[in-house]
Amino acid sequence: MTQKNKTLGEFIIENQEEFKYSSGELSRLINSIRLAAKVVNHEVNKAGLVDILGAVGETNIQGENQQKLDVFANEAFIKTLTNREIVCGIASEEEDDFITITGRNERNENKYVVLIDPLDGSSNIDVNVSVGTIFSIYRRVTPSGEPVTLDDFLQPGNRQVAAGYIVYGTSTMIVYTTGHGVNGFTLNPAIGTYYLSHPNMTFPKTGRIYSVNEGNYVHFPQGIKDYIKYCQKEEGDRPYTSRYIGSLVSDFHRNMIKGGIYIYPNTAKDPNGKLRLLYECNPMAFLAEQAGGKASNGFERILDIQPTELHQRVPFICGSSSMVEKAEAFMQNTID
Ligand code: P6P
Repeated sequence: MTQKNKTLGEFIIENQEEFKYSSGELSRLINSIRLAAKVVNHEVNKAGLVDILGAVGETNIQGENQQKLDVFANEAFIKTLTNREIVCGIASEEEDDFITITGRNERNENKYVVLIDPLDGSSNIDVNVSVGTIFSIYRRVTPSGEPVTLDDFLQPGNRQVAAGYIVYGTSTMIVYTTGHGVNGFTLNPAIGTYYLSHPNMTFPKTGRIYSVNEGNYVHFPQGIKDYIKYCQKEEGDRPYTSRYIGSLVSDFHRNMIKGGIYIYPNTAKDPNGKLRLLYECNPMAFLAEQAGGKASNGFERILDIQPTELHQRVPFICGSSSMVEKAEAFMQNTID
Protein backbone atom coordinates (compact mmCIF):
# COMPACT_ATOMS: atom_id res chain seq x y z
CA MET A 1 0.00 0.00 0.00
CA THR A 2 1.46 3.42 -0.91
CA GLN A 3 2.26 5.75 1.97
CA LYS A 4 -0.18 8.47 0.96
CA ASN A 5 -3.44 6.63 1.50
CA LYS A 6 -2.45 4.55 4.52
CA THR A 7 -4.72 5.06 7.52
CA LEU A 8 -3.48 5.27 11.12
CA GLY A 9 -5.14 1.93 11.82
CA GLU A 10 -3.36 0.25 8.90
CA PHE A 11 -0.06 1.84 9.95
CA ILE A 12 -0.40 0.52 13.50
CA ILE A 13 -1.14 -2.99 12.26
CA GLU A 14 1.73 -2.90 9.76
CA ASN A 15 4.19 -1.79 12.46
CA GLN A 16 2.86 -4.03 15.21
CA GLU A 17 6.09 -6.03 15.34
CA GLU A 18 8.00 -2.85 16.27
CA PHE A 19 6.25 -2.70 19.65
CA LYS A 20 8.56 -5.20 21.30
CA TYR A 21 7.03 -7.27 24.14
CA SER A 22 3.63 -5.83 23.28
CA SER A 23 0.78 -8.26 22.86
CA GLY A 24 -1.14 -5.61 20.92
CA GLU A 25 -1.73 -3.55 24.07
CA LEU A 26 0.34 -0.62 22.83
CA SER A 27 -1.53 -0.68 19.52
CA ARG A 28 -4.84 -0.64 21.38
CA LEU A 29 -3.51 2.19 23.53
CA ILE A 30 -2.60 4.32 20.51
CA ASN A 31 -6.02 3.50 19.05
CA SER A 32 -7.78 4.68 22.21
CA ILE A 33 -5.82 7.95 22.10
CA ARG A 34 -6.93 8.28 18.48
CA LEU A 35 -10.59 7.96 19.53
CA ALA A 36 -10.29 10.43 22.43
CA ALA A 37 -8.58 12.89 20.07
CA LYS A 38 -11.58 12.75 17.73
CA VAL A 39 -13.95 13.45 20.63
CA VAL A 40 -11.87 16.44 21.79
CA ASN A 41 -11.41 17.67 18.24
CA HIS A 42 -15.18 17.78 17.77
CA GLU A 43 -15.58 20.01 20.83
CA VAL A 44 -12.55 22.22 20.03
CA ASN A 45 -13.87 22.83 16.52
CA LYS A 46 -17.23 24.04 17.77
CA ALA A 47 -15.94 25.81 20.88
CA GLY A 48 -17.11 29.15 19.56
CA LEU A 49 -20.61 27.89 18.96
CA VAL A 50 -21.60 26.51 22.31
CA ASP A 51 -21.32 27.80 25.79
CA ILE A 52 -18.13 25.86 26.42
CA LEU A 53 -15.73 28.81 26.35
CA GLY A 54 -14.42 30.54 29.38
CA ALA A 55 -13.09 29.18 32.61
CA VAL A 56 -15.13 26.97 34.88
CA GLY A 57 -14.06 29.33 37.64
CA GLU A 58 -11.71 26.82 39.18
CA THR A 59 -7.93 26.53 39.14
CA ASN A 60 -5.85 23.37 38.64
CA ILE A 61 -2.81 22.30 40.65
CA GLN A 62 -0.74 24.60 38.45
CA GLY A 63 -2.73 27.52 39.83
CA GLU A 64 -4.01 28.14 36.31
CA ASN A 65 -7.63 28.96 35.46
CA GLN A 66 -9.23 25.78 34.16
CA GLN A 67 -10.93 26.33 30.83
CA LYS A 68 -14.07 24.28 30.19
CA LEU A 69 -12.31 22.55 27.27
CA ASP A 70 -9.43 21.66 29.59
CA VAL A 71 -11.87 19.82 31.82
CA PHE A 72 -13.68 18.24 28.87
CA ALA A 73 -10.43 17.03 27.26
CA ASN A 74 -9.15 15.65 30.54
CA GLU A 75 -12.35 13.70 31.12
CA ALA A 76 -12.43 12.45 27.50
CA PHE A 77 -8.94 10.96 27.64
CA ILE A 78 -9.32 9.52 31.14
CA LYS A 79 -12.71 7.95 30.30
CA THR A 80 -11.47 6.41 27.03
CA LEU A 81 -8.30 5.02 28.59
CA THR A 82 -10.21 3.72 31.62
CA ASN A 83 -13.13 2.13 29.76
CA ARG A 84 -10.82 0.19 27.47
CA GLU A 85 -8.81 -1.11 30.44
CA ILE A 86 -5.58 -0.73 28.51
CA VAL A 87 -3.52 1.07 31.13
CA CYS A 88 -2.92 0.57 34.84
CA GLY A 89 -2.48 4.25 35.68
CA ILE A 90 -2.87 7.79 34.35
CA ALA A 91 -1.28 11.12 35.37
CA SER A 92 -2.64 14.37 33.99
CA GLU A 93 -1.81 18.05 34.21
CA GLU A 94 -5.41 18.54 35.33
CA GLU A 95 -5.25 15.97 38.15
CA ASP A 96 -3.47 16.70 41.46
CA ASP A 97 -2.42 13.04 41.85
CA PHE A 98 -2.09 10.02 39.54
CA ILE A 99 -5.14 7.83 38.88
CA THR A 100 -5.03 4.06 39.52
CA ILE A 101 -7.04 1.99 37.05
CA THR A 102 -8.26 -1.28 38.60
CA GLY A 103 -9.45 -4.00 36.22
CA ARG A 104 -12.82 -5.74 36.47
CA ASN A 105 -11.30 -8.37 38.74
CA GLU A 106 -9.60 -5.66 40.85
CA ARG A 107 -6.27 -6.93 39.52
CA ASN A 108 -4.90 -4.79 36.70
CA GLU A 109 -2.53 -6.86 34.57
CA ASN A 110 -2.02 -4.03 32.06
CA LYS A 111 1.58 -2.96 31.67
CA TYR A 112 1.42 0.69 30.56
CA VAL A 113 0.94 4.03 32.30
CA VAL A 114 0.04 7.22 30.41
CA LEU A 115 0.88 10.82 31.31
CA ILE A 116 -1.08 13.54 29.51
CA ASP A 117 -1.43 17.27 29.10
CA PRO A 118 -5.01 17.02 27.85
CA LEU A 119 -5.22 20.49 26.34
CA ASP A 120 -1.94 22.36 26.12
CA GLY A 121 -2.03 26.04 25.21
CA SER A 122 -5.54 26.34 26.61
CA SER A 123 -5.12 30.09 27.11
CA ASN A 124 -5.49 30.26 23.31
CA ILE A 125 -8.90 28.56 23.29
CA ASP A 126 -11.01 31.70 23.52
CA VAL A 127 -9.05 33.45 20.73
CA ASN A 128 -9.30 30.57 18.26
CA VAL A 129 -5.59 29.78 18.17
CA SER A 130 -4.50 26.15 17.79
CA VAL A 131 -4.09 24.04 20.91
CA GLY A 132 -2.92 20.49 21.48
CA THR A 133 -2.86 17.32 23.55
CA ILE A 134 0.47 15.78 24.60
CA PHE A 135 0.88 12.17 25.77
CA SER A 136 3.70 10.03 27.11
CA ILE A 137 3.63 6.24 27.62
CA TYR A 138 5.80 4.04 29.86
CA ARG A 139 5.82 0.39 30.89
CA ARG A 140 5.04 0.15 34.62
CA VAL A 141 7.99 -0.67 36.90
CA THR A 142 5.96 -2.07 39.84
CA PRO A 143 4.61 -5.68 39.91
CA SER A 144 1.81 -6.46 37.46
CA GLY A 145 -1.60 -6.75 39.08
CA GLU A 146 -0.68 -4.48 41.99
CA PRO A 147 -1.93 -0.86 42.20
CA VAL A 148 0.47 1.56 40.51
CA THR A 149 2.71 3.74 42.64
CA LEU A 150 4.42 7.09 42.04
CA ASP A 151 7.52 5.16 40.90
CA ASP A 152 5.62 4.10 37.76
CA PHE A 153 5.29 7.78 36.79
CA LEU A 154 8.61 9.22 37.98
CA GLN A 155 10.62 7.50 35.26
CA PRO A 156 13.24 9.36 33.19
CA GLY A 157 12.11 10.25 29.68
CA ASN A 158 14.64 7.83 28.18
CA ARG A 159 12.31 5.01 29.41
CA GLN A 160 9.31 6.13 27.32
CA VAL A 161 7.92 3.48 24.95
CA ALA A 162 5.79 5.95 22.99
CA ALA A 163 4.96 9.67 22.94
CA GLY A 164 3.07 12.07 20.74
CA TYR A 165 0.76 15.01 20.38
CA ILE A 166 -2.48 15.95 18.72
CA VAL A 167 -2.56 19.47 17.24
CA TYR A 168 -6.07 20.92 16.82
CA GLY A 169 -5.12 23.48 14.17
CA THR A 170 -6.16 24.32 10.62
CA SER A 171 -6.30 20.56 10.40
CA THR A 172 -6.18 18.03 13.21
CA MET A 173 -3.09 15.84 13.28
CA ILE A 174 -1.71 13.06 15.43
CA VAL A 175 2.12 12.98 15.49
CA TYR A 176 3.72 10.16 17.48
CA THR A 177 6.70 7.87 17.91
CA THR A 178 7.23 4.41 19.38
CA GLY A 179 11.00 4.80 19.13
CA HIS A 180 11.15 4.08 15.40
CA GLY A 181 10.95 7.59 13.93
CA VAL A 182 8.12 10.11 13.92
CA ASN A 183 5.01 9.94 11.73
CA GLY A 184 2.15 12.43 11.30
CA PHE A 185 -1.45 11.58 10.50
CA THR A 186 -4.06 14.11 9.37
CA LEU A 187 -7.73 13.68 10.23
CA ASN A 188 -10.25 13.65 7.39
CA PRO A 189 -13.17 15.05 9.41
CA ALA A 190 -15.69 14.02 6.75
CA ILE A 191 -15.13 10.33 7.55
CA GLY A 192 -13.32 10.55 10.91
CA THR A 193 -10.23 8.76 9.63
CA TYR A 194 -6.57 9.75 10.11
CA TYR A 195 -4.32 9.36 7.04
CA LEU A 196 -0.52 9.15 6.99
CA SER A 197 0.25 12.64 5.67
CA HIS A 198 3.77 13.19 7.12
CA PRO A 199 5.80 9.95 7.05
CA ASN A 200 9.23 9.95 8.75
CA MET A 201 9.13 13.54 10.04
CA THR A 202 12.61 14.96 10.69
CA PHE A 203 13.88 18.18 12.23
CA PRO A 204 16.10 20.09 9.75
CA LYS A 205 19.58 20.19 11.34
CA THR A 206 19.31 23.96 11.51
CA GLY A 207 16.70 26.63 10.97
CA ARG A 208 15.98 30.35 11.07
CA ILE A 209 13.08 30.47 13.53
CA TYR A 210 13.36 31.01 17.27
CA SER A 211 10.31 30.69 19.53
CA VAL A 212 10.45 32.34 22.97
CA ASN A 213 8.26 34.72 24.97
CA GLU A 214 10.53 37.76 24.83
CA GLY A 215 8.23 39.56 27.25
CA ASN A 216 10.16 37.69 29.95
CA TYR A 217 13.54 38.74 28.53
CA VAL A 218 14.70 40.75 31.55
CA HIS A 219 14.27 37.66 33.75
CA PHE A 220 16.08 35.22 31.42
CA PRO A 221 19.43 33.66 32.37
CA GLN A 222 22.32 35.56 30.76
CA GLY A 223 23.05 32.68 28.40
CA ILE A 224 19.54 32.86 26.91
CA LYS A 225 19.75 36.66 26.63
CA ASP A 226 23.06 36.23 24.75
CA TYR A 227 21.55 33.55 22.48
CA ILE A 228 18.57 35.77 21.60
CA LYS A 229 20.95 38.62 20.72
CA TYR A 230 22.91 36.12 18.60
CA CYS A 231 19.68 35.21 16.73
CA GLN A 232 18.93 38.91 16.12
CA LYS A 233 22.43 39.89 14.94
CA GLU A 234 23.02 40.81 11.27
CA GLU A 235 25.58 38.14 10.44
CA GLY A 236 25.63 35.20 8.01
CA ASP A 237 22.12 33.73 7.77
CA ARG A 238 20.93 35.90 10.66
CA PRO A 239 18.87 37.68 11.89
CA TYR A 240 16.48 34.75 12.43
CA THR A 241 12.70 35.13 12.50
CA SER A 242 10.85 35.23 15.82
CA ARG A 243 7.66 33.13 15.83
CA TYR A 244 5.83 32.39 19.10
CA ILE A 245 2.25 31.10 19.13
CA GLY A 246 2.03 30.52 22.88
CA SER A 247 1.08 26.89 22.23
CA LEU A 248 3.98 24.47 22.65
CA VAL A 249 2.52 21.85 20.31
CA SER A 250 1.99 24.39 17.52
CA ASP A 251 5.41 26.03 17.88
CA PHE A 252 7.09 22.60 18.05
CA HIS A 253 5.15 21.31 15.02
CA ARG A 254 6.08 24.31 12.86
CA ASN A 255 9.73 24.17 13.96
CA MET A 256 9.95 20.44 13.21
CA ILE A 257 8.70 21.04 9.66
CA LYS A 258 10.59 24.27 8.92
CA GLY A 259 13.55 24.06 11.31
CA GLY A 260 13.76 26.13 14.46
CA ILE A 261 14.19 26.25 18.23
CA TYR A 262 11.70 26.61 21.08
CA ILE A 263 12.90 27.99 24.40
CA TYR A 264 11.09 28.30 27.72
CA PRO A 265 13.85 29.15 30.24
CA ASN A 266 13.51 29.78 33.95
CA THR A 267 12.08 33.22 34.70
CA ALA A 268 11.29 35.25 37.82
CA LYS A 269 7.70 33.92 37.78
CA ASP A 270 8.81 30.36 37.02
CA PRO A 271 12.28 29.89 38.59
CA ASN A 272 12.37 26.26 37.38
CA GLY A 273 10.83 27.06 34.01
CA LYS A 274 7.11 26.85 33.20
CA LEU A 275 6.84 23.60 31.28
CA ARG A 276 6.21 20.34 33.10
CA LEU A 277 8.86 17.64 32.72
CA LEU A 278 6.66 14.55 32.71
CA TYR A 279 3.83 15.36 30.30
CA GLU A 280 5.21 18.24 28.22
CA CYS A 281 9.01 18.20 28.03
CA ASN A 282 9.69 14.44 28.04
CA PRO A 283 7.23 13.51 25.27
CA MET A 284 8.29 16.46 23.10
CA ALA A 285 11.96 15.64 23.75
CA PHE A 286 11.39 12.00 22.73
CA LEU A 287 9.74 13.17 19.50
CA ALA A 288 12.49 15.74 18.87
CA GLU A 289 15.29 13.18 19.24
CA GLN A 290 13.45 10.58 17.16
CA ALA A 291 13.18 13.27 14.45
CA GLY A 292 16.92 14.05 14.65
CA GLY A 293 16.54 17.13 16.87
CA LYS A 294 17.65 17.79 20.45
CA ALA A 295 16.09 18.78 23.77
CA SER A 296 17.89 19.99 26.89
CA ASN A 297 17.51 22.22 29.92
CA GLY A 298 20.59 24.09 28.78
CA PHE A 299 22.97 21.76 30.61
CA GLU A 300 21.68 18.20 30.30
CA ARG A 301 19.53 16.06 28.01
CA ILE A 302 15.86 16.34 29.01
CA LEU A 303 15.37 12.58 28.61
CA ASP A 304 18.09 11.85 31.20
CA ILE A 305 16.59 13.97 34.00
CA GLN A 306 15.43 11.80 36.91
CA PRO A 307 11.99 13.15 37.90
CA THR A 308 11.35 13.85 41.60
CA GLU A 309 7.71 14.97 41.53
CA LEU A 310 4.67 14.56 39.29
CA HIS A 311 4.22 18.21 38.25
CA GLN A 312 7.81 19.36 38.36
CA ARG A 313 8.92 22.02 35.89
CA VAL A 314 12.19 22.33 33.97
CA PRO A 315 13.74 24.89 31.63
CA PHE A 316 13.20 23.63 28.05
CA ILE A 317 15.29 24.20 24.90
CA CYS A 318 14.16 22.03 21.99
CA GLY A 319 14.44 21.87 18.21
CA SER A 320 16.99 21.69 15.39
CA SER A 321 20.15 20.08 16.77
CA SER A 322 22.65 22.75 15.73
CA MET A 323 20.42 25.53 17.15
CA VAL A 324 20.01 23.73 20.49
CA GLU A 325 23.78 23.12 20.65
CA LYS A 326 24.42 26.83 20.05
CA ALA A 327 21.96 27.82 22.80
CA GLU A 328 23.62 25.31 25.17
CA ALA A 329 27.04 26.82 24.37
CA PHE A 330 25.72 30.25 25.40
CA MET A 331 24.15 28.77 28.53
CA GLN A 332 27.41 26.99 29.42
CA ASN A 333 29.45 30.04 28.45
CA THR A 334 31.56 27.90 26.15
CA ILE A 335 30.84 29.93 23.07
CA ASP A 336 33.96 30.42 20.94
P1 P6P B 1 3.64 31.95 28.14
C1 P6P B 1 0.75 26.82 27.43
O1 P6P B 1 0.26 27.23 28.70
C2 P6P B 1 2.21 26.48 27.60
O2 P6P B 1 2.34 25.45 28.53
C3 P6P B 1 2.84 26.12 26.26
O3 P6P B 1 1.95 25.47 25.43
C4 P6P B 1 3.25 27.47 25.71
O4 P6P B 1 4.36 27.38 24.83
C5 P6P B 1 3.62 28.25 26.97
O5 P6P B 1 2.91 27.66 28.06
C6 P6P B 1 3.19 29.69 26.86
O6 P6P B 1 3.58 30.32 28.07
O7 P6P B 1 4.16 32.23 29.51
O8 P6P B 1 4.61 32.39 27.05
O9 P6P B 1 2.23 32.43 27.87
